[in-house]
Amino acid sequence: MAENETNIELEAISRPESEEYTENEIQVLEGLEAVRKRPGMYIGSTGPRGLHHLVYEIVDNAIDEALAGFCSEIKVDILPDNIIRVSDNGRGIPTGIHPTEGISAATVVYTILHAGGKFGGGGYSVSGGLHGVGASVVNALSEWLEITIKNGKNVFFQHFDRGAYEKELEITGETTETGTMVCFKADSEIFSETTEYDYEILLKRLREQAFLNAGIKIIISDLRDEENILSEVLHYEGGIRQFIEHIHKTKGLEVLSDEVIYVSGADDTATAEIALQYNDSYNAVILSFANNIHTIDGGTHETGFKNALLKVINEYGKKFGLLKDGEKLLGDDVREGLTAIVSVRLRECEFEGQTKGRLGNPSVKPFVENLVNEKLMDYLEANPVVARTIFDKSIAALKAREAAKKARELTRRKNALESASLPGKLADCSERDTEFTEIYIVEGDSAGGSAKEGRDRRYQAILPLWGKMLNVEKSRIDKVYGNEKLMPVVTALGTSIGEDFDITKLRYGKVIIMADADVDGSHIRTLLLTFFFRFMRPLITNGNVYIAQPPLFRVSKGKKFKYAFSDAERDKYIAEFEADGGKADVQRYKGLGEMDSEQLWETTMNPETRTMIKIEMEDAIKADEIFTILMGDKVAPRREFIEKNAKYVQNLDI
Ligand code: TSJ
Repeated sequence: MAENETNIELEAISRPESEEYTENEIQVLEGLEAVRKRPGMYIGSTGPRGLHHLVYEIVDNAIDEALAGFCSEIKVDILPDNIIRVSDNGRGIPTGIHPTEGISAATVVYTILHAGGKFGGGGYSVSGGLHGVGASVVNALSEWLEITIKNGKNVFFQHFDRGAYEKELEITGETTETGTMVCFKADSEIFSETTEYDYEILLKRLREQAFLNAGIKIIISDLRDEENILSEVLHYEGGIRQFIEHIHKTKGLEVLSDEVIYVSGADDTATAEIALQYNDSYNAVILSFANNIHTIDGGTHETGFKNALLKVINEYGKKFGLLKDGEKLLGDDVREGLTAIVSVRLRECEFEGQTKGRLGNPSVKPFVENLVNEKLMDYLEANPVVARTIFDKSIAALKAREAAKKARELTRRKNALESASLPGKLADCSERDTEFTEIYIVEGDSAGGSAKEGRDRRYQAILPLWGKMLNVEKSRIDKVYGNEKLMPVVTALGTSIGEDFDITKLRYGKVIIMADADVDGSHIRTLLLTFFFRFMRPLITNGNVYIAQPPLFRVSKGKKFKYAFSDAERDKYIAEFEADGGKADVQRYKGLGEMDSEQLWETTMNPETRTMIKIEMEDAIKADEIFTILMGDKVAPRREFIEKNAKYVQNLDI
């Protein structure tokens, strides 16, 4: 609620209804017009991601009221026609006349663009949420928006159309209740791609907020389909401790000791909470947050935590004679199988990096580091059984790291002997400059054949995949070196993996995954993204990885034809073709193999006409989460997952 710094006097509304626009209103409209002209600058994107951010922005205000201690329950409803309704039982937004603006404070909240928004001025998209941008941005980007405020005496109401209002905030009734309710419909002129909300996406984000703000109760409901109403109460007294349990449960991971370790502390400028627990996987998951915003690229809070964790476990080993002379655990060793949440709150966060996903405040590092150093050591000394489990897990990781090093050296020597042999199935391109080269990684021999025939061999290489999939979840890096499915990818790309990864050795500027638009194809895409995420991460952060988008339909009539990449597009083309009578023919492509080489080139490989999805870090994280579930050995979450995410295939823009 940083934008509400002005002290607002609560007085009755005394302003008469004006016939003409006032100076204020003109300014308001100009401000909101700027938002409508360049929405991307304010909400990052006008795709599904931006659409969902509208909801978070409104909900954040209610969460602030809850954090201030005046609200116990927040309801978020998706209504038919994709109307969103958010309500809380807080004090109600102040309704009195704003001392400087001369209109109701509630109207100010909705119509005055607040300075210092995360997106202002920068001009590029930001992933973490649009905190501080303000309800006015949501208002500007809504076809209509309505607020209802109850202050224990009166019910107040105001209606806006695309940010503009004809009537002031008015009293419509009496009440003994208090609270704020906001309804809005996103403007399809702005969100032209889609205005349809994904329940699972809202659920995930709201659940995260409920974990981060222990005790807050958020009730989400999807009322769009009266035959299939979905609803969930998100209420976690255990906060981030329960977040850790939730992650382990949904991933089907076995924990190494029952209790989640929890430390917290505060000084005059910041508070920090950390929860952690180890599981039987080899993967590390550290989720960090600053003022409830996910810092996807970490930052000073995460670094402070990692430093302290490493120091404490090494010191514990030394203190109890568990480490041999000269033996030292490294960061990766102590993080193997770790799930941790780091949540800090500060007065003002500095977010850094290209996507503003990293916390920059320098003072947070020593703050978190000292806190964890002290309190984690206390915990380990008081809980020797847990301490020993963690320590043994770290030692096992260290041993595996040494084994991996040997495997790597063996591979290196072998490679030297075979003089850097490329995989036999690779159809390489003739160009060597990575500015132009691309490699298509193709599942299945028949599609691989069409791709080889259809490609432009000057700059497009084809690598068909074959063999048994490696369970990346249950494998440390040494297993990758022997895997017949992944090793050809590693040698073709030329970069090596893990610590040895070297982007300057990359042989192709674009690494394109091409697989069928079905469940198996989705599986192979997820596998490869997970593999890149875990063992070749810079490939993703550097923006080299793409997903090819083969068409799903060919719509034709006579000699005319068009390719469609979605059901909506198919229907559009059918309508176009049938406009002057006759019937269009629709061919559905079940797999890449159904297209001949020419069609494959035309639709999916020709740089002039193809569309591809560029993979960003968030996509890879999502793949990684999904992959864990797909490959984990717990059957129950896996079945549930496949039912829920069958649509993941095309749905990468979130
Ligand atoms: F901002 C908003 F309009 F998006 C929004 C605000 C949306 C929703 C669903 C809730 C809220 C909101 C705001 N809920 N509760 C409040 N509280 C205040 O704005 C408030 C109330 C009283 C006082 C006070 O000092 O008496 C101060 C504030 C900021």
